[in-house]
Amino acid sequence: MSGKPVLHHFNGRGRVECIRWLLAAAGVEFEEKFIECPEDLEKLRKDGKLMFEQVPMVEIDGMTLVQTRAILNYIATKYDLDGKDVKERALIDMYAEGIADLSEMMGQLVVTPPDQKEAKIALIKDRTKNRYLPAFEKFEEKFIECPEDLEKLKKDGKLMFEQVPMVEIDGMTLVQTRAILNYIATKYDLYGKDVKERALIDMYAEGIADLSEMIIHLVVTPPDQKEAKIALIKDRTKNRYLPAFEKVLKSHGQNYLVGNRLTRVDIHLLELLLYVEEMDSSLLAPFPLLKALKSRLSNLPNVKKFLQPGSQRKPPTDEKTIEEARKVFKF
Ligand SMILES: N[C@@H](CCC(=O)N[C@@H](CS)C(=O)NCC(=O)O)C(=O)O
Repeated sequence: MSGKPVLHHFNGRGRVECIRWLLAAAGVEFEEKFIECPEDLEKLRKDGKLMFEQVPMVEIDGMTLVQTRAILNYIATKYDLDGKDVKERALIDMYAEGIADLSEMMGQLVVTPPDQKEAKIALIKDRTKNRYLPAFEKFEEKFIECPEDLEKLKKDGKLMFEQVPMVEIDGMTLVQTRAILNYIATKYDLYGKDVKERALIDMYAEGIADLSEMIIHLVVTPPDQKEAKIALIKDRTKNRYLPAFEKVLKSHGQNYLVGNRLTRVDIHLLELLLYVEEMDSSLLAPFPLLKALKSRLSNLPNVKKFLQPGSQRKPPTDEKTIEEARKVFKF
């Protein structure tokens, strides 16, 4: 082992390109192992190196990390590229998530059906010109000049990327879900004891986010595609995501996923498990450790309170809620 990080992905840009960029900018030499055929991917999966059966995967400092954001966060922290304090990091997260949203749209272009391509390109150009580039032009200028600029900014444009959720907290106007979650988790000491624990928390949280995203999208899936989508989600739940977390719990025998104490990722997992149960309560049956975790977490006093009727927790999304959202967000 040379001690250099080793990147596993295919020989192209894809999701790994931003990891290459960050390592290069930090002056870190790295090696790459390209996945050139399905057997290469299968081998990595068989060897248990891909927690969610997906790449990119990076071997670094004795860890086998998957999930792009978890990898980027670890590198940024290690090479002091994530701001001087938790507030700066919240801004960095917020900006980075805006960049990721636009990059994701661009990345999806190559797999867009030909008949939808023109419309997609027009939308991307519009968003680039009228939403993302102006946001950075504006925020940068105003932050650099003087404190009054921040005041004015709050008054005349609280949504950096014109999207919600937005949270006003500790004098900041934060958008981008992950930036908001990272800030809250850090502030309330739910983000691990060191950078390696945080890398695990990020990796697990991104897997949870991938499956949650699939479930959340179900309500806007056209009726003729719904059955197939549900089957795919159930398959992924049963054969990819829940086994991955059951394995983590089994490997260390502890009461929580990371560091033997409650972190944000336990809460994210509980939320996901409740969605899974709403979809099909039998899905959890083969996973005794996850079931035990679920009941342990549900009985923590603050969580228990939140699970009681009358709390701010929302019921499952129904047609009426979708219709209201459609009107507001015009989708
Ligand atoms: N959220 C993950 C998604 C990773 C992902 O979708 N990877 C693709 C290749 S770019 C993959 O491995 N797909 C195979 C599969 O999902 O079975 C990340 O950001 O790393």
